Amino acid sequence: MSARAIVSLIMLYLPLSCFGETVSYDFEIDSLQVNFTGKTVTGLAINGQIPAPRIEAKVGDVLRATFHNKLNTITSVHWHGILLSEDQDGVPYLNTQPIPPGESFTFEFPIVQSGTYWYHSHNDIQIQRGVYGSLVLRDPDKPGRGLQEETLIMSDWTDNTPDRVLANLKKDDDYYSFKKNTVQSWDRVLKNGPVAISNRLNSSATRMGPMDLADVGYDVFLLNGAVQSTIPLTSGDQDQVLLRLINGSTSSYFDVEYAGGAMTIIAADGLEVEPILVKRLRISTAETYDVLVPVAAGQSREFRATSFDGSGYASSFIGEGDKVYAPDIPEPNLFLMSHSDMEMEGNMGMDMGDEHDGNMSMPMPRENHSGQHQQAAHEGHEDLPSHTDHDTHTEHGRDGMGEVIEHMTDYRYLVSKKSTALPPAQNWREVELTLTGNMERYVWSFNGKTLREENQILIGARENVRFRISNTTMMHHPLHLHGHFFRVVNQHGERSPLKHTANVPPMGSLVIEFNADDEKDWLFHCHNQYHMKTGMNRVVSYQSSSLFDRAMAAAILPGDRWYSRTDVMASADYFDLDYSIAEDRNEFSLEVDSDFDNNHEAVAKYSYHFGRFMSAFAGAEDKKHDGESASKAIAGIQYTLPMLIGSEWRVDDEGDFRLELDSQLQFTRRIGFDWRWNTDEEYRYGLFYNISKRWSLNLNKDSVYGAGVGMSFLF
Ligand SMILES: [Cu+2]
Repeated sequence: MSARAIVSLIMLYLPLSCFGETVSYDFEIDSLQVNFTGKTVTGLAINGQIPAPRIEAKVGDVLRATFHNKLNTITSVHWHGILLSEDQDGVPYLNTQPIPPGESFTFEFPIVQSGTYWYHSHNDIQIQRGVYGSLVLRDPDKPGRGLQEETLIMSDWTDNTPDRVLANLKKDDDYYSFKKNTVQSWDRVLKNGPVAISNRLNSSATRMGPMDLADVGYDVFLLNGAVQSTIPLTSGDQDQVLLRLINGSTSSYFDVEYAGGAMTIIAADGLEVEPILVKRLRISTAETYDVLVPVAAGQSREFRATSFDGSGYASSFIGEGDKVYAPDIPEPNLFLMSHSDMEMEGNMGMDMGDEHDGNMSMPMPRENHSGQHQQAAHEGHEDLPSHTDHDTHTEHGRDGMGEVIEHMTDYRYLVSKKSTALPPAQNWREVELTLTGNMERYVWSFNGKTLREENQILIGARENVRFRISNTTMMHHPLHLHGHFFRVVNQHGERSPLKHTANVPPMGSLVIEFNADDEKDWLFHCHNQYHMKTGMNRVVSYQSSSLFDRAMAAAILPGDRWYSRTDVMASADYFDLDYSIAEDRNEFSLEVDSDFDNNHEAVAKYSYHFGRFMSAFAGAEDKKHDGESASKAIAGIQYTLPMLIGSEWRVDDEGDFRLELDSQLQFTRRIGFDWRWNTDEEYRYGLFYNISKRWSLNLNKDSVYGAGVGMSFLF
């Protein structure tokens, strides 16, 4: 039976049923002074709590939750992973009107599923400030395990406001790598030897910048709102505790590990899976897992969630007594990770050809680490995953559960408890999606277009929909579909797991499929809130019932958001000012330099960005050299060449052509070299020393202004 049919059925019988009751919650969303780092700043909280209070209900109940908005800005609440009617989904403008300041809204919907979920604001990255909480749904027909249950919700925290974080990312793509000390300078490349050198040269040749796993440098990571906490055992004679794990972060992935031995995964994204034993588990943003962990009286065993870029962790100790620590997770070595390694890790090998008859138990080739194809078992769960020489090594485990997975980073081990095959009689619809982005300008998109430029993915009711997704970027993207579960197609055929959020790793691919058994409009987006905010969204619309219009896209993603960048350099002999203000495609810039005397040069330009590598511009130049002035109109294109060399090809109104090249080399975390040269024989080159991300010292030689020492500031 489809989810929607279940919803209607329950709605029909609910008034008569004796088990169903209305579970009511009353919440205030307000600001709260918080101190996670030693500094007091303003966060956002529900009923004064970060994370927000836990909500519990059971199948058959009606959940009624009222939110009073005490903020001076709008807010909204989304029920992540919950099957409900579209007008309760909480995406402002698309599904539910935002809650204006001073007003309230009551959500009311029947509970038709059980498991571990969460709820959060769907506005202005309010998750980052604290508006997220857990949602635990139980099924009265399924006996519990009688275990102590604890919910652990992971998050990332920065004292900066999300607006500030985004403005920083817009100023400089590696803004936070300086803070995180992950600047990928050449001294470190050389230190890592020939493989690192070849990786760097290969990636520059293909115009890929140095990679980093996470965009944002966080101040702390939290579990249930604390860097460290202890959860006492409720009784002395239990040997297991059920942990409901929720990644409620804004943009972080966590590798989680438990000090007391392997964890047994029993559910993913709220739904039961065949139990598997795992030592280290990667949880993408917005995913949930239920795991069983062994406990012992008198021991305080650490559950540790480490941000997967190695920049920090949060711990919760289960039980009281002698401390047992989880191992340190080694920091990933980005220098030894090539783009093609990423691809291997990323590809779940769903190279299915063009057949799609709805029978997903076809044999599928699986690529192992050495790049050879191997035939994966396709009949399902009896055949647990085989050894790979990747970081998912396995060893023989206990309890007849097969092997212990050393590090689970993708979905190949997940096997649904039940068949997840889609209705065989339905037609199939195929949608190709490329995950695209421009790290340099910090714009993220599907198929090269943000939500503002391309809004909808149209589907039909009672279709089986397959998204073939490939990631062309160097970042991980946790994709989330509202209001539906999708199958993440793996080698387990009809037992491929159902999820509501799934990661697509850098250069990797993923195939997801779902039964289009609903109506109207649902958001599909990257759950990294900074990627979402800069464009990586689509509205999945049921053709016959869609209420979507283009004005909504503009409301969901305020398009005309402009970000500025100013770089000022002053030395004893001259100064140089670079200013630009840009949105997704359009940019205005001004460059002025002068020695306050005989020479100056000013260029004002409008540029249109076609994609990552090319833009076109038109503008004017005013120049005075040794007393001789000239003004002219200019136009041309800018294009990024291999080895990440910038090129500008321009003509002026007298028909004169000029080519200018420029580039930069980072020697160490602080020291670098930049140069530019053009066919008019003008040049400038110099060394810079970064005192901080904003301040640097410069030693420059310029063809007009001569040599000098200066200071520059980025803001
Ligand atoms: Cu993303």
